[in-house]
Amino acid sequence: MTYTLYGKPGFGSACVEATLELLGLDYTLVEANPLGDAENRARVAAVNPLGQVPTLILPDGRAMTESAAILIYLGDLYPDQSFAPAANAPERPDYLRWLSFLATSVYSTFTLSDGPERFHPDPAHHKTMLEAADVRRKDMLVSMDAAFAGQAGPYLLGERLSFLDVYLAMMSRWDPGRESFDAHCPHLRPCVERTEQNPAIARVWARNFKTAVPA
Ligand SMILES: N[C@@H](CCC(=O)N[C@@H](CS)C(=O)NCC(=O)O)C(=O)O
Repeated sequence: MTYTLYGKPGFGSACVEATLELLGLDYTLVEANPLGDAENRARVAAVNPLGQVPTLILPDGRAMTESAAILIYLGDLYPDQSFAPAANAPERPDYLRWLSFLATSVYSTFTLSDGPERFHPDPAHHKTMLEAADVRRKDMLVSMDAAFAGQAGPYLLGERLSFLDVYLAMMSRWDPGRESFDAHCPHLRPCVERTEQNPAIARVWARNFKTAVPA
């Protein structure tokens, strides 16, 4: 039962890599930069026609894309490990809501940054679009932060580390960076810090992000 993960350090593949590690699954990492040279792009396009990572090849050879779908799938496939609330658990609606929110609403601002020409052909508009995407991203994270004010913690869904924590911890490392995240998201910050103390996450983060996990 071997999985193959196509990804690039620091990219969206980091949350899938962390998920595979947390679940103790056997996997091979294929480095492929979707924003890199022709060879890299061809490697990604061979498994994902959209040319994006993460792309996970399942043990039966099928390709799976979409980060949140991959995390939800793996969490449900290995329920004994308890990184995903069960379908009938009270935490399940929040788990699906916020994981989808991060993977669609927030991630789409990075999709814009990765290729503004896909959204507007005139380069003269790109700077304005990128600035607007940055503001929108910050506003969305701030609104998520407000929703988690007063939560008991220590993790986003309570006592147990879930793949939602993993996803948010990954995004906290993306532009404009962890310092900005910490400043704007005081209620989410302790959950992210706690998540990064997990030995499997710390190991994966060391491979993916330049700034080390604080001791
Ligand atoms: N909806 C996808 C988005 C994946 C995505 O945008 N990944 C980035 C890397 S972090 C990428 O491959 N960008 C290249 C591109 O969009 O052309 C997911 O959730 O997995």
